[in-house]
Amino acid sequence: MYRINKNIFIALFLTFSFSMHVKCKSPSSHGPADNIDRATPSATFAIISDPHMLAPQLLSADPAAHPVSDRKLLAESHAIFSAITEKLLADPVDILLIPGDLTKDGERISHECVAEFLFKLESVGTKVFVIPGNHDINNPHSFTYATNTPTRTPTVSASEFVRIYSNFGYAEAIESDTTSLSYIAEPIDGIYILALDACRYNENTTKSIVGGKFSQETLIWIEDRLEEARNAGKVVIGMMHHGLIEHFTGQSMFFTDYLVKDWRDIGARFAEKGMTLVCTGHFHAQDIIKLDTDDGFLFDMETGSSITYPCPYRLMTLTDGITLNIDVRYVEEIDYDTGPLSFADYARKELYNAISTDLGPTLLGTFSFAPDAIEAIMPHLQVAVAAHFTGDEKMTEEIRTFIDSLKVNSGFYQKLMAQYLEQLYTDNPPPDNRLIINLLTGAVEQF
Ligand SMILES: [Ca+2]
Ligand SMILES: [Ca+2]
Ligand SMILES: [Fe+2]
Repeated sequence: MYRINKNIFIALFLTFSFSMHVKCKSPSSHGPADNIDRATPSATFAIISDPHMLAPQLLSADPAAHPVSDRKLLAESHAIFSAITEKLLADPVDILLIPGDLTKDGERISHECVAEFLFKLESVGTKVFVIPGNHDINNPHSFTYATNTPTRTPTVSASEFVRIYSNFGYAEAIESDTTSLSYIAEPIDGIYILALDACRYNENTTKSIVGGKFSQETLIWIEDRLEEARNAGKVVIGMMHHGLIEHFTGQSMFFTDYLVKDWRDIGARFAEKGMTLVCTGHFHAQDIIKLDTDDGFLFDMETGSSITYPCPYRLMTLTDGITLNIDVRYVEEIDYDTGPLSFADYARKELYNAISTDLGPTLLGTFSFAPDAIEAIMPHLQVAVAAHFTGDEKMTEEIRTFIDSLKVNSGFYQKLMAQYLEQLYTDNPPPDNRLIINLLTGAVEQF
């Protein structure tokens, strides 16, 4: 849930001039295995992120009793996962990655429901790898909504998570970290899947912790694995739930919990150790960002949530261990009553509704916007958030004009809103949805 609060807005204003400086240099010659015979595997991949399954058994037949949809199509989550599964059964990939938030709030029944789909996908030869997200383990908010009022339903412990998903990473791991649920697997000769767990479920009490951090032990474990991979000439595909590189100016300050703690330092360290790609989720946006360091480079490829408009998932093809062709698909049709609307229109409308329900009262109360000002801003805010979630966001003339009018004519908070809208439209390179990455040089081509 991405609420804007007053402090965040003020911070945004104060720091607006410090735009994000992810160094952009010519492609680095550093990468993994510079002097070592590098493996040249080829493979196809799919990535589904943040599917947030809420098992149908946990839902009431009465839509009025469904959980509040904070930008997640929760009641539709089962039908959405089913629709993607059908596509991937019809046209199987070699490897499916799911970087966390498999369930709404860690309900055991929802995990079992996800696992059932994953077994089907493995039955056609796809090798599935998962990692927990902040919602998935030891979650005090695991409720059933099948009853008149929400009541607790069991969540899972870390060891139960490993048991449920043993076929989807944990049993195949060639090495596992002892202080987190991180592991490394080699599903295809020459390809290491380095699945990293920065979630803080061990610290959950009556609240579940959104942010992520690596312990020193886990960091050392990861760096040792990267070192081994480089020495062995393996291609490493990283996967974690939290972002490792800031995806838009100010994300680290305004949405602190969406990047792993100490991301600047850790991202640079991983790049130096030869990690070139990490697949992330958590913020529910399609975005790719590149970090260049003196010793390497690293792409953080965030995949949007399959249950948040535009309901994307990614398809990729790796050729000869070097060329990674990245594409996108969207959920187009689901087995759920979307009324007269197409699924895309329905999902967009739900997102717009959630934004106005969520942010309207904040703008009115905290920021003292007049009702007519909110009425003018809200449609632009809805479109801007949807554009950021979709990726490859581009400012339109209409929005540019509106932002300029906010800047020129209005008060402090209107100006802040103008800046916020501007940042939502700033897509830092590379492109987000369709591109080819050279994993050896870091060069990018768009198609
Ligand atoms: Ca980008
Ligand atoms: Ca973007
Ligand atoms: Fe999520």
